[in-house]
Amino acid sequence: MTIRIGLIGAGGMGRAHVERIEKELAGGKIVAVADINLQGAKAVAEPLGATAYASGPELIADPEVDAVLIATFGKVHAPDVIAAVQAGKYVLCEKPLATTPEDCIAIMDAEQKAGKQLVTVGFMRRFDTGYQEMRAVREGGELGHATLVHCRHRNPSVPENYTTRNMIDDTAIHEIDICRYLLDEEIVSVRVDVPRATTRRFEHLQDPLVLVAKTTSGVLIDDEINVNIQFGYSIECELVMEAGTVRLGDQEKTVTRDGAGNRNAICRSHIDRFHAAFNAEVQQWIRAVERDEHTGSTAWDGYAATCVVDAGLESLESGGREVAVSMIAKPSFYA
Ligand code: ISE
Repeated sequence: MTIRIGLIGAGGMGRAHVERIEKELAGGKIVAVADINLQGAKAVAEPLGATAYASGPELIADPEVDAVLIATFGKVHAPDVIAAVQAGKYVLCEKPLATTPEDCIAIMDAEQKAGKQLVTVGFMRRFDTGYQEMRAVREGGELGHATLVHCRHRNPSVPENYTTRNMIDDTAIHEIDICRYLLDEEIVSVRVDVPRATTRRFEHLQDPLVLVAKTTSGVLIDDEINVNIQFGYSIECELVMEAGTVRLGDQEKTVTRDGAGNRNAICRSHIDRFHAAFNAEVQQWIRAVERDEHTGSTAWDGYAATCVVDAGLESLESGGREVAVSMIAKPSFYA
């Protein structure tokens, strides 16, 4: 069986998904592409023999589309996610699910009305084998309970239109989700600290930042967000427990040794660092759609991350005050 996928958003992330679905993964085919820039949609659709649309709702209504992949900007996700759910179609939506808690609640309401979980949020790190093994170590229980998580999220550079808020809502959102996944508990408060800025940034940007968060049981998370680190794309994470620690290994399989010393290659972006995780995520989603099952993170996970982001933004704007995360009670639908 081939799952006929409609892609909304023909930008870089959308095109990376097309590549993997057409060339690396099994069981899926892109049959339609929508973008507000119709020329952009056509450029991706035509070589595939797919239909191009200028809007998400047109693509979602196409009976040839079995499932929907959304790779547009976070701000415009909600109406397309809701339309897909109302059409009874599975949807894999890139992070963030939506940019306000209210929009996430509207998505959860639509899903509960539909009576089944149809929404997967593209938190691809959950499909990275390193993070999966870290979680398994904690769950194994031999090292005791978790006390701390140290995270570093470093990008070589960012474009000029990237803002300081994006450091929380576009970048740190990955650690917010992956720490919820590693610890299996909610984040209850957030503080954002502002260190001395790097000169290697656009003037409008406050870079780096450190986000400090606490979970229900009191685990303390610190996340260095540093988006002009120059040398490459580098993600680190260490989970500290009572009798040991577990941390992400280096992603590269080989180390070169020569007259200049020992070194491994460095990734340039999330697309290459998380290539295998993206593939696993999309492959498992296609297989799950085939079986008429949900997979990956839920709309609740998308909502929780957005609520933590909101508290982080409030802290940033209030000069680093610790802000409590405000969330509705978890509906039993997502238990
Ligand atoms: C980007 O949108 C991502 O999702 C990347 O994983 C992250 O490293 C980057 O900072 C974001 O802008």
